[in-house]
Amino acid sequence: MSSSDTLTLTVDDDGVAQLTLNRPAALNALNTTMMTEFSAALRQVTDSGARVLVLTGAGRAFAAGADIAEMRDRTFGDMTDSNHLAAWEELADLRIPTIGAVNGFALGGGCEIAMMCDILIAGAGASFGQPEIGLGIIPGIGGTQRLTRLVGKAQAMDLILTGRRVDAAEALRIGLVSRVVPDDDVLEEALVVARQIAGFSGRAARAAKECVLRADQTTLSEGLLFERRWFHSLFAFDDQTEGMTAFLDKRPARFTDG
Ligand code: CO8
Repeated sequence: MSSSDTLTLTVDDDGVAQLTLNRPAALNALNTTMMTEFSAALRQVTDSGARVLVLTGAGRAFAAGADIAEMRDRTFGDMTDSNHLAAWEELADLRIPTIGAVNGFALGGGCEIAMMCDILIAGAGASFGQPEIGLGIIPGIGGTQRLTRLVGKAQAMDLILTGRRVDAAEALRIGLVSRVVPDDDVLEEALVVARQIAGFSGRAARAAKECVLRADQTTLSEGLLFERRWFHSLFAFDDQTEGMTAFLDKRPARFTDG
């Protein structure tokens, strides 16, 4: 377990890393210190050999967005020279599967970070939104792009242009999250899913993630070719033999990433 001013990180023996945004008094508002520590924590996660990352927030929010107090007096020059908050994007670049366990508010940058996760599990009391319009700005770490890809233009325009919040049930209906569970169960559900994924071949899980993400980046024919190349490649490794032999032997597979 390691803690910094704004984050807590644990990695368990099952290969599941749990990273908690931990500024609950400010509803985990994303400031520069947290971003710097987040970037370092992601390096620790990679170095630890963790197979899945669960990201959550302490207290009554996942994250209520970028820190407005920190941003208010910034100028265009400050923002562009520092590329303000750009390092959050490192979450989307992580090769291992990531699961967002969303408790409470996921607003603005908080919603954008949630959308960088591969699987999103929400507590029933969670709420999502891009309220930047009310602050005289727009989403800045992927909201206009990822939300549109996830829920389509009509819903994305509605949310981004009005700043309205959606509850967990609506988030599930529009395809922003894949599961809704009681608030008290959200982290445990995410950890169960994480342990399940961590028990599979890590190489297959990473390949699956890379292929699904490719769907947003390329044409169907290129995406299908990319998938087929990965599919064929997995036959180069022991985990394919083990997975198929275990099925035929009617026993659980023991993947070794070999
Ligand atoms: N920034 C700073 N402080 C915050 C933030 C925030 N985003 N959100 C909450 N807080 C603080 C409050 O100021 C308050 O502090 P204090 O107790 O010292 O007064 C504390 O957290 C608790 O908040 P509230 O008292 O407001 O709690 P409520 O339950 O009444 O309300 C809400 C909860 C609805 C979540 C409310 O706090 C809220 O509306 N927060 C702001 C949400 C928002 O507008 N988020 C978008 C921010 S902009 C953004 O995210 C842009 C991202 C892209 C930037 C990328 C640049 C490259």
